[in-house]
Amino acid sequence: MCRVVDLQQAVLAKNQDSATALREDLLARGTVVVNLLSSPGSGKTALLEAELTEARRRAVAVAALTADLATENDARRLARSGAPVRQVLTDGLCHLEADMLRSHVDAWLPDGTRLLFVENVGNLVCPASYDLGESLRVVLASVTEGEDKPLKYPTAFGLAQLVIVTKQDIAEAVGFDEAAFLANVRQVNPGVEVLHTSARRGEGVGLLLDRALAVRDGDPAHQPVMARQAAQHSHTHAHAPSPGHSHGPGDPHTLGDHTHGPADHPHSHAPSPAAS
Ligand SMILES: Nc1nc2c(ncn2[C@@H]2O[C@H](COP(=O)(O)OP(=O)(O)O)[C@@H](O)[C@H]2O)c(=O)[nH]1
Ligand SMILES: [Mg+2]
Repeated sequence: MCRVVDLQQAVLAKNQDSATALREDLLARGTVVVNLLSSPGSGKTALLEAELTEARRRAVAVAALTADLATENDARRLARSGAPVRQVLTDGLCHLEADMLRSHVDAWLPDGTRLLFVENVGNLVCPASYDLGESLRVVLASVTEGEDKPLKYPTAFGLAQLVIVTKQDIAEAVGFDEAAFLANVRQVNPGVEVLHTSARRGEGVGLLLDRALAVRDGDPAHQPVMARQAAQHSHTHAHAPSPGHSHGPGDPHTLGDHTHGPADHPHSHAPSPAAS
């Protein structure tokens, strides 16, 4: 058991080293990475296509990597913006890792790119534990997903530097309780900025681009995600994950000042890294 925990911590530690080096290299090239996390279907690709199109309209040099277990559908959609786009196929892995990003960056990223948007694998669990060398981590939640998701996925929402509520055009139709959602966000991440968008209607498009450019230009309000991760994850697990599935249901434990459970840890592949 201890060896499994050690292995998982080693996987995360190695990823952290790779992410730190990648962030430094990219910042030296003038490129900032924006990491987009959400459940499948929240509207990452739809919003990103609109943001890339807006960036091109403003002559901001942007590029995008989009990750999925299968298909190149999202890369085709994003490429309609005219921005350079690459599809990353994760071969069954439920998240991206910094080394996967590094190989694409080295082989493809055009010189002069100011913002590299990364659409992570659709999943609010595994991707939350992996720093990709980003300088801005964004979690999207659509109005159809329910107001309690920040509480159910406190790692993803807790580490976000920006939260975007998507599909605002159908909020009323699905009875989205905005105040309840915001209160839940505040519980796991007090002070994080929350934006509202509708890619369908073009509402709020450009706001993500503005925030990303502010980070690139040194907005001191944004702290690197790794520092936040270290602060939030300075706790120990009372249980040990097993290969292929980190722990069983009904095994919650405390993270900082809140409790989270198995759904909030990476567990879909073996060996699976533990959230540390
Ligand atoms: N009504 C509405 N639907 C949207 C919006 N954004 C995305 N969708 C729809 O939601 C579904 C999933 O969107 P997609 O961008 O593929 O989500 P992803 O899996 O997070 O990349 C698609 O059917 C989109 O047309 C929006 O702003 N409003
Ligand atoms: Mg997508």
